[in-house]
Amino acid sequence: MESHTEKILITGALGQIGTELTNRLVEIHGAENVVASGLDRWDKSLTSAGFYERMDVTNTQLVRQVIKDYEITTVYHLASLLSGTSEKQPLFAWKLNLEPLIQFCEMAKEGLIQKIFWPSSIAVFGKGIPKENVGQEVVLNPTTVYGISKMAGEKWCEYYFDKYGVDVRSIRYPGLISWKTPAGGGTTDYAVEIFYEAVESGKYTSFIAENTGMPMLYMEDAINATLKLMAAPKEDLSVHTSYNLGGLSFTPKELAAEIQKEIPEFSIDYQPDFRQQIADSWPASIDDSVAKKDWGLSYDYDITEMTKDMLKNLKVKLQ
Ligand code: AKB
Repeated sequence: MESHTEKILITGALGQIGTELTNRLVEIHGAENVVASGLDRWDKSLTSAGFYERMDVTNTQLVRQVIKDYEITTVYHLASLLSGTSEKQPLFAWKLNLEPLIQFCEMAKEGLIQKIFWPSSIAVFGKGIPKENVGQEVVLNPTTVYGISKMAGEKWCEYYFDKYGVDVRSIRYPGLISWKTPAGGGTTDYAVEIFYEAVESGKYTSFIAENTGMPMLYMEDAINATLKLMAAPKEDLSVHTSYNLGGLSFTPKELAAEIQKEIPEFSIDYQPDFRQQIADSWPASIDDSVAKKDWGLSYDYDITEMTKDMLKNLKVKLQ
């Protein structure tokens, strides 16, 4: 039977999405109903959750115990290695990015939890797929460890929904940009680092080439989208792998030009590294019309508003 009070567990709660999502969930559900978890010590300045469990999410026995102890109903399972780091630790990336997801689906199948959110990525698309306006239902052909793990995860989500009715929901996030928490180990991280460097030193060396376009999204829009998807009636959802989310599309050169509107002396140069090859295999823009139709996806920020907001907040934060 479905519980009336949502009791939430967030894995990866001290990460880029986790930090902000946890605080928003506390605002909505109250600190007493939110359990944050992660590998690191509890940093109370980062999360306002009522409880924190320091745990390795691949330790299934421990995770099950936490779920039982707190009578968790909903899991936001965010713990993951991103694209750059996954290339350096492929076997661990596979283990971390896949096994806990399957375990959470098992728990939902058993009725121990009711709902799961799990992030996928634009990394699922890969080689040979058109660059622009990539649709929801295209053939996936990822070439990175990260992309392969996300594609497999999506299929596991669909499998558990089709076979057991498990309510697992997912978004293919583009690169996420935030001033509150740094990114870590991703290919789209340049679009966060550039703002820090613009404020701190007035110059930036991009590890992505100047004309490489990738889909990106301001964190506030990403959190709103996640909460909207999780609040949507189950019967309105037509996608049980993962929803496309397009957000904004721009190149390092275009982002630098936006920053120069605010900081005219800002300069950029380019030294692409191994992540360039990953970026080359990803789309430049995404068609997210299915998410708009099914659960009302919308955005508040364009590149100009995002740039202004990032710089305004970082100038204060980095003082
Ligand atoms: C990464 O660059 O690995 C992530 C992603 C797009 O999934 N930000």
